[in-house]
Amino acid sequence: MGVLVDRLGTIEYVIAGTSGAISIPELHRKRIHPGRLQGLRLIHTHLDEEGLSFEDLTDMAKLRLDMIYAIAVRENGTPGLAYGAHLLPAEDTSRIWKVLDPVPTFLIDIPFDAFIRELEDEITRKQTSISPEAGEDRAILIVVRSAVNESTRIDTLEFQSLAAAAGITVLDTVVQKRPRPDPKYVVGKGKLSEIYITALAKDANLLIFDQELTPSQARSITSLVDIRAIDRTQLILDIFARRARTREGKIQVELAQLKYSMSRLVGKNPALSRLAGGIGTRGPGETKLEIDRRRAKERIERLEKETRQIGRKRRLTRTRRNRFGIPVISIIGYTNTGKSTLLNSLTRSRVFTADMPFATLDPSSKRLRFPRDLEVIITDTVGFIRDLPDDLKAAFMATLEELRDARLLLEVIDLTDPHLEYRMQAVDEILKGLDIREKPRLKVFNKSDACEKEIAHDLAQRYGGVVVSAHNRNSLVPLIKRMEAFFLDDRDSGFSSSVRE
Ligand SMILES: Nc1nc2c(ncn2[C@@H]2O[C@H](COP(=O)(O)OP(=O)(O)OP(=O)(O)O)[C@@H](O)[C@H]2O)c(=O)[nH]1
Ligand SMILES: [Mg+2]
Repeated sequence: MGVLVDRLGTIEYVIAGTSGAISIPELHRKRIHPGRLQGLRLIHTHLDEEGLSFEDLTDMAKLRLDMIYAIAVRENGTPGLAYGAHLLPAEDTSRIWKVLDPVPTFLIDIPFDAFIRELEDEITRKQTSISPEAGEDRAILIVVRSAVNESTRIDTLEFQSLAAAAGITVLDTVVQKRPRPDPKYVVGKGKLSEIYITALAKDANLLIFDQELTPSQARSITSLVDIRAIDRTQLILDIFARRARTREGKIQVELAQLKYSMSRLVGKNPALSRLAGGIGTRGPGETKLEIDRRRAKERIERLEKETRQIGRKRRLTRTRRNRFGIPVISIIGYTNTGKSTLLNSLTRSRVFTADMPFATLDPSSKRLRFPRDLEVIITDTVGFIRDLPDDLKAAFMATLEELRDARLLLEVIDLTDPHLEYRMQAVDEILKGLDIREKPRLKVFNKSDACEKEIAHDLAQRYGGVVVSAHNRNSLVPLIKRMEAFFLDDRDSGFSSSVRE
């Protein structure tokens, strides 16, 4: 049994549950001021004579209850010890509540009125976080690695910038070293509980895991911590969804999103809060889930049909192109290296470019005439990123498949990137996965205007590439010469074709 009591001592709710748990109803109150408490305290029974559980405490924090008490019920039905706790002012994010020493129920002796007024004043005074805007995603990022080293650092930075690109406020980043991810909670139960406490203290509403979550991990996590948990794939998909402009781009992203969430639409719906839906209850979620699944399936079928049509159209364009024998050069490379800018400079076009990951989702093709009477088609590509999740690869297969037709790949590398060699490896991996690592490839070291000349030329020499600044058309002359030479002169004029192992 549980009761929710307001400041005047009026009982607002009476809750009957099972021997294991009660479920707190949705509290239909206005959103409380960040510094404020709910104005309700929860008093409930524990039949097992145990103290407050982690769930009790996190529920108190989440609902900002004035206080929480668990009263142990003895074998003979009489009240035993009373276990109390209350929230603390925001000072230390690892200590957000205080658990009181248990006392026999009849000896609870708190002048509640004075106590709660004082506590709330102090909480308001020490409130540091500004109240988040509605709809704002405030996340804690979680990275788990068997070894924490330089590449972990680079990956973590990239992960943070991906979150920023999705418009998410990153409150904290947790890097945990463990031999292998916990099969249930990725980070292990203790660590996850700790993270949850931080999340409650910082008013986070999202956990983002750097690695892919299995559907069962996603479920275990959300049932332990009652906060949305997503993984890097979903994060990238979210960025894609924001960027997609054309019909084709939108279809591809939506399809990938649907397929991804379909595999997760099993069992408990994480969208149903434990607090609102009840601990361990089945209930209303079940049927809604079925409807969701059916709708998603229908939508997937429709979108797949549409992709097939688009695929046919693309193939037609390709055959036509091949028939006329116009060679294709594809610009590839890590995201945000300046591929689209280079396409624009080379062909005097105005494809969208921006300083953010995945600015291009709907790649364009442009014609380019060389001085020596040669015409080619240059295509832009979706940017690459390390560990491109399979679901995303599948979504962009249509686009990536065009790379197979390319006679030459221009791999754009960002000279201002302190980790450019690490990124070149990632690009190599992706090309390998697409089975086109052996294609003739020219490395184009871009953004020379923002980098020391010597460094740029050393790199270009080491990798047999060219140095350009896509912002400056004059700097493209050596690149154009190399491309011309590739098509008109000796086929193997110094091109890495392309692996040196
Ligand atoms: N300083 C400098 N910045 C450049 C140069 N070329 C591109 N940029 C900048 O780099 C950023 C990314 O350029 P994009 O052309 O959008 O890069 P992209 O490789 O197409 O990126 P995605 O499509 O997002 O993968 C933009 O802010 C460009 O202005 C250059 O030569 N010098
Ligand atoms: Mg681009």
